[in-house]
Amino acid sequence: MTADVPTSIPGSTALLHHRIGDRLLGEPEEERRNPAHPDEVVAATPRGDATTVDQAVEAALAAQPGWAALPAPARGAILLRAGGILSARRDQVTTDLVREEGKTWAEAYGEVGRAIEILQFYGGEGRRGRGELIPSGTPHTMAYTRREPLGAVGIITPWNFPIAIPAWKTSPALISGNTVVLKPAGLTPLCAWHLAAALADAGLPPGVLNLVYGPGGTVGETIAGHPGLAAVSFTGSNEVGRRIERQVQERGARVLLEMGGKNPLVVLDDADPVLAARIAADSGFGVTGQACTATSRVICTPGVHDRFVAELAAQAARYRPGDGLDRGTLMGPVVSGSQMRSDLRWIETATEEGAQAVVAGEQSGDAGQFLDPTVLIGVKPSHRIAQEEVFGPVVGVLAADNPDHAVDIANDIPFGLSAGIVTNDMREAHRFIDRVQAGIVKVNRPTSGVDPNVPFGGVKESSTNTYREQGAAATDFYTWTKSVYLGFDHS
Ligand code: UN1
Repeated sequence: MTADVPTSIPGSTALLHHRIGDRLLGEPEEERRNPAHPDEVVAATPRGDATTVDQAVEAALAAQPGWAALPAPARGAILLRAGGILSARRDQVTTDLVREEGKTWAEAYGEVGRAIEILQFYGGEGRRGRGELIPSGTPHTMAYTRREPLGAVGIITPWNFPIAIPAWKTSPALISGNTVVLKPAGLTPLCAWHLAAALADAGLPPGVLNLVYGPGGTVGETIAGHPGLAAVSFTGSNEVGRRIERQVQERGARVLLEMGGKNPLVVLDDADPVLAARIAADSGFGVTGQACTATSRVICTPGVHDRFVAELAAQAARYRPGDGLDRGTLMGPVVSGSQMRSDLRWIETATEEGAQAVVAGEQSGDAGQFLDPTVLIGVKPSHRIAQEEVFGPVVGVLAADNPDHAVDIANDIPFGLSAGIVTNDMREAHRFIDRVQAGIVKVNRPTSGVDPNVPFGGVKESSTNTYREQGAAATDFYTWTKSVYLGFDHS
């Protein structure tokens, strides 16, 4: 399976198959269209079912002992090589990411760069020992711990970061000696293919990473319930995530969920309103607002509110949507027709609830695929727009009486993924870090955008809040601890 990297020529269709063991299986029939040009079919994939998952799990289980027996630095060398291969293909993969998901060129290029860094980071982890040497209470005995791989694991990824998330879930699994069954989102089959192809071309043995295409309702559910998979890692909606969690826990396996966010950005009176608006726009309208870390609520104290709203409206005017392949585009299309309908319904709901749109998102494009940013003011904490995730370029502004009130509002939601504050007041910044209920806190930085070597995850309804992703911490999820007592003298 080497000479199978699809050529990324706009207008051409990549015909993809499941990658199971050393075989390419299934006939491409499901089409994915370019969200900026809905007449262009970017990729076609087979529609897998429960039998396809069974085959993939069988291949993963067969390959696992051999893969785990390879010294970790040798596993790491394959990840490092895959990073190099992806680097050499960076323009091509970026083009495909723009064509299948709709990000701008700069966003997509950055995301492919992130996937490369992730492969390199975990490749390097192959040379770092994990485990502890602990003094034993028994004489002449050495106690130590080892981290053991779980076995074969299932990974289910969303469409919004179609190469970074598959990379950041798969790489720590692989470096820890697990084998993988990966189901990417139906909207973004091509980026997962590029990741799998780079790893295969780097020398990953057959069966170590198996790629299965198909609907969440069959392929995803079969992965969740499959007795052969020792763990399942999922990023996506709360509704699907909680269903998967129940299925995985019922069979006693390990589960990690990353789900929604309703991320607050608190702007205090001392903040520069221009800087604050840039930070809010970056996280609110960047990647078309389609990130679980997007800023969707800005909470302003009274002295800055009006100046901030004026600056955010000016920023919103810069984010005219267009085709990401045009290098000047700052915001790409909405990913799908159903996401567009949902975004528009949210704007309607918010205004019905009493919020006012100072900038109203107009729909445009031949097929209605583009949506301008929307800025809402007069949003109240009890409004649905302040409580539920939109996943589009829609930012609601809320008014707070003072910094403490702003944190109360920030915490008054079911989610807790990322939270930001814009201030130069160190005391207020630390009070915010102390009090805010979120897995990630940003001071004077956008709520979205994270480093591959820093732990990532949320609290409350955003996450299972047991294990973290990314950074060295990510390998905790994919390993278990074995404690060894080694007696070396009986005298
Ligand atoms: C980021 O903010 O850079 O699905 C990453 C998501 C998150 C990843 C966000 N799991 O949007």
